[in-house]
Amino acid sequence: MKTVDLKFLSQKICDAKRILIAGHKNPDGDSLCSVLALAQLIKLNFSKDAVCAYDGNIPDMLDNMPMRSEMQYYAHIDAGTPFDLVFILDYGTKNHIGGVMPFVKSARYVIEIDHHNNCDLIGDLAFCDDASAATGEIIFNIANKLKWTHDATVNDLLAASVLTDTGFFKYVRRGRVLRMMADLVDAGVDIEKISNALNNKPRKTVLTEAGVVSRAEFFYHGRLALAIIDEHDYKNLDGRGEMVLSLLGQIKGVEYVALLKRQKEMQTGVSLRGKTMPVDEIAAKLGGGGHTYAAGAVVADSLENVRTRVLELFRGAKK
Ligand SMILES: [Mn+2]
Repeated sequence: MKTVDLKFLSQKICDAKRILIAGHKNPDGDSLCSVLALAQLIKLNFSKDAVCAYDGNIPDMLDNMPMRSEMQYYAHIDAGTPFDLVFILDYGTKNHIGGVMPFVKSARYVIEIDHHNNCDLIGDLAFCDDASAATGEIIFNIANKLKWTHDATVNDLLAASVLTDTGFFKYVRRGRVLRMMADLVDAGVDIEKISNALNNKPRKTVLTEAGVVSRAEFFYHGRLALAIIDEHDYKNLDGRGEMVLSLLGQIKGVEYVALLKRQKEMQTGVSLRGKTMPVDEIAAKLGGGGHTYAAGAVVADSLENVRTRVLELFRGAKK
C-alpha cells in the first residue's frame, strides 16, 4: 500500500460529492460488512454519506449486522447523475459485479479494494492484496495508515468481515489478521456477540439442512458422504448448503462430502469437500474448480446422472 496512493484515496473522498460503495453480487459477510464499514468510516472522517449498493440477495444470517438497513438494491438507486467516486470491494472478477456495473462504468473515478486473486482490475486505483484474509482486513489497514477515526460500528463490521471470511479463524493463513482481531477485541469487539448475531437463519432453512443431512448416503466404507438437495428444498437453503457439508464432514470416518443440488431439471450443482484429501481434481473433471479441499461444479445434466458420475469419480479417488 503506497503512501502516495493512500493520500490519493483520501483526496478523492474529499473531492467527491456523490460516493457509491458496492461489493459483489449476492453479498457474503465480508462483502456486506466491508461496504458498510467503509461507508461508516467515510461518514466519521469526511462527514459524507456514501450510497451502499448491492445486487442479488443478502442472506438472512446478515440481517442483524449493524447498518444493514443502509444497503440499497442497485435498481432503486438514481442512475441519472454519475457518481464522482465508486468503490468496488471484494468482487474477484468482473462478472460478480452484476447490476452495479453501470454505476462503475459511468463513475468519474473508481477505486477497488479486494483480497481475491483479481485479474479483472477495472478501477483507476486499486488496493488489492490476496495475502489478506478478508477485504475488511485491507480496509482496517487503510483506515489505520490514514489514522482515520473508528467507532464501535466500524469495529464490529470489520470483525464480522474477517470472522465470516475465515470461518471464525479456521482458514487463517497469516498471523497478522489475528493481530488485527486482537486490536479490535481490545477496542471492545465481542466475538461471541457477533457469532450470535449471525445465528439468524429462517426456521425452514435449518429444518431443510437437518432433513438433507438425515437423508445422506454413505459409500466406500463410510469414506464418502453424499447428500442430495432437491429442487423444492434448494430454495429453502440460505446460501450454498455449507451447514450440510460441515455436519456430514464431522462424522468419524468420512473423508469426502459431496452435496448435489438439483437447480433445474438439467442443471445440477455439485459441492465437494475433502477433510485431508484434495477434491479439486474431481471438481475439474466435472467441469468446475475451486480450492484443494473445497471445490465444486455446475453440471448441465440430471441429478441422477451426475450422482452416478460423482460416485464413479470417488471410486477412483486415492485411499
Ligand atoms: Mn471476501
